[in-house]
Amino acid sequence: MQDLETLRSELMGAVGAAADLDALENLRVGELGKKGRITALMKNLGAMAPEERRTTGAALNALKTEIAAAIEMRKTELADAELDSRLMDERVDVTLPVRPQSSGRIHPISQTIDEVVAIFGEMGFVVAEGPDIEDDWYNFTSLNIPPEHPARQEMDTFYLPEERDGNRIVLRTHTSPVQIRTMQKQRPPLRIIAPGRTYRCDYDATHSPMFHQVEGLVIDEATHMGHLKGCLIEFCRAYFGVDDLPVRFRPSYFPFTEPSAEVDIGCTREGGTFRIGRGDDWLEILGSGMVNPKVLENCGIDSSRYQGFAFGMGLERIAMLKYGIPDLRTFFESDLRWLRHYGFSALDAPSMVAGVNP
Ligand code: 2NL
Repeated sequence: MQDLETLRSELMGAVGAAADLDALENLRVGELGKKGRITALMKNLGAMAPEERRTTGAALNALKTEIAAAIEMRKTELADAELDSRLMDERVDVTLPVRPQSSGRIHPISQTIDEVVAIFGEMGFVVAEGPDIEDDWYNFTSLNIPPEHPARQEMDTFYLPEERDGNRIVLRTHTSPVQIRTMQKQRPPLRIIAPGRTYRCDYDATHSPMFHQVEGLVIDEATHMGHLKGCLIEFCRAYFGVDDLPVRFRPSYFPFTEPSAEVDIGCTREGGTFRIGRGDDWLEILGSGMVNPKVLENCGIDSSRYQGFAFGMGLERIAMLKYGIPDLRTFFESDLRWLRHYGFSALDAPSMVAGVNP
């Protein structure tokens, strides 16, 4: 018991003298671990008489608990002291310049898709999607495009190698196949828009082999040309942000619509400046028409009961007009300086509440 008292005061002294957390940890492992002196004494208990074993055992356990508690207390003390000294030493230099922040920009094509979707979304249209790789039937035949039509020529269309069954696979030249697929799958009434990538074999300042289109389709029992006109006038005014924008419908021809109309908006071209809005000049914006009954029948829709209208426009073109981007090729060059200049903040996404005209 006298030895235990000596050991106790020696260990308590060592705990108090541990200068840092490392020294304290070494002490804990050395004294309370398997090779420590307390453990060694416990090993002797087996050789003692029962009475002595009980009292010595209890004393050893109490000693071990007491030393462990003392180590824990010293540990908290040392950790607090270490934190205090760091807080005294370290300083925040408020004069340092802020770190440069690089934030991404929304590509003008994504922005334009979001704007168009917001406007038509407000009118009850939903977005439809489909594959970029189509076959001859979805891209041409179902749309009443005859075999000899120039759009089908090898020159304008990216054809993939012919399938074994003779099926011609193409990169879609417009997003109309998305609407064909939707008409096959869903029953009218339908109100959809199909934005997406399209492909044609062409490359100059106004054509890129990959470009973007948005097409729209409305099918119901009594949808007529008045709906087509109202819907597209509303779209042009909302998209360009001009309430009284003049809009003109000019007769045209597409195999998939009858009758067909091209849509022009009013503009001025004076001394090299170009402005959308009032003026005595016209600019073509989109194509439209009443869906040809043959196209409805090709999709299994009863054309004696249902009718509707469709339209299509090039997204690069309407983005260039609205945002003053002069060359279509720059859309796909991935030049970060261009994107920083013409891109949009992710924080002002277009909506009919916040506005579609940033
Ligand atoms: C244009 C003209 C147009 C359509 C696209 C369409 C789709 C189906 C049925 C009937 Cl499934 N029509 N789409 C109709 C008229 C014009 O696009 O100038 N696009 C850039």
